Amino acid sequence: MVNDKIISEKFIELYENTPVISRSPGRVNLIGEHTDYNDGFVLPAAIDKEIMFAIAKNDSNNCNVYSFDLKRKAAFSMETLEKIDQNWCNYVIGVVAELKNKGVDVQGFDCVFGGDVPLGAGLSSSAALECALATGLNDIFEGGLNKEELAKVSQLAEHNYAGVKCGIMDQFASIFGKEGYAVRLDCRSLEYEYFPLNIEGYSLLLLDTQVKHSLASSEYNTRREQCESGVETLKKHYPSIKNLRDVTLQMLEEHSSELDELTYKRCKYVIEENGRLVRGCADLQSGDLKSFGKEMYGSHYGLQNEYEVSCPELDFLVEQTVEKDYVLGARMMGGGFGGCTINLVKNEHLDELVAEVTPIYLKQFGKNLKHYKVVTGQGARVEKEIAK
Ligand code: GAF
Repeated sequence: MVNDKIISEKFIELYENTPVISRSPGRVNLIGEHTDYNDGFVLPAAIDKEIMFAIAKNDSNNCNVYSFDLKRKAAFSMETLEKIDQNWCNYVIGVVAELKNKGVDVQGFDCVFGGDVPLGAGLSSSAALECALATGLNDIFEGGLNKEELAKVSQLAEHNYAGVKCGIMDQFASIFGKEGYAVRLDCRSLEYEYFPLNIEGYSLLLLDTQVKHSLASSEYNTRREQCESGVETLKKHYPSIKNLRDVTLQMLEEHSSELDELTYKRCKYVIEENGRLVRGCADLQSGDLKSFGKEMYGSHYGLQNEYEVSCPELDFLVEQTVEKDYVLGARMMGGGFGGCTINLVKNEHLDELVAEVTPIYLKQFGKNLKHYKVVTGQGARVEKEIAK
């Protein structure tokens, strides 16, 4: 398994220098999907799977990057910071460019990176990469940016270099995550609250469809535009609204005839999902896991039927859980079109669920289901001492 020792040994072998290690985790989201870029609420948690960078200045104007997982090298000059053909390296270039835009005096550096966040599984491996690098560069070049600024820089790298107009959830969770807690984030004010994950007797289990849908980024940006177009129409009647966060179902219904069908469905989903999150947080606080589980199913059906970002594999996995009384809730997680479902499962039945679903999933889709039991993890950090 990749760890900081292996990454730093590779660094020493390649560059004959001593690195620092910066790391940042992937995330899950309990509820509140596609609400972040609508100024709504989300409830993510950092997990114990991370991307790590071994990194050091090299007193030049060039950057050398080695991807441990891909076993590939790339290099770029600080002069241009344009995208290059090796797509995987554009996340790195994006973070450098956005840090410089923010006034951090980033100069040449060498790095090796790798980790154990599954790629394309909806666990935010790209945010983990961006946040680990932003945190590491901010440290070695003494940029002085705070955590919120680092999350925003990482988000901009995703917008401008990966082409996904994502919200702030993934980068925020990766930087602010805390072991044992979820983060209830108001995506408008960026006020947040650490939310104890009191799910005693139950676990969060991810079922990984192994579907990596190529439509994910273009459809994501389309959803964002549809929400914005709904707001534009409603603004004519309610000039003070800024985003779907400010719209109630009643306001939407009153003007539904002015919206095309798709825009209406997208807006309705977002407004309802914010409601599910607020109720879901109250359920978690009062220990009513059954009720929280119902909100999770509600979220999935909204994402499936109204927001239309699910796929047959995700729907199938959720349906498999409906009749099982030891599963309280299940839903697709993240941007959609593939990746994982998140399931709230009674501890004694975790193995049983996996054993039952794996063969029928293989029969139905010809794919090997993967699964991960989620353990919460710690947010981004830099370590000067490398484990022996
Ligand atoms: C992706 C995005 F990156 C997040 O900002 C969020 O919108 C999520 O999809 C959907 O909730 O992970």
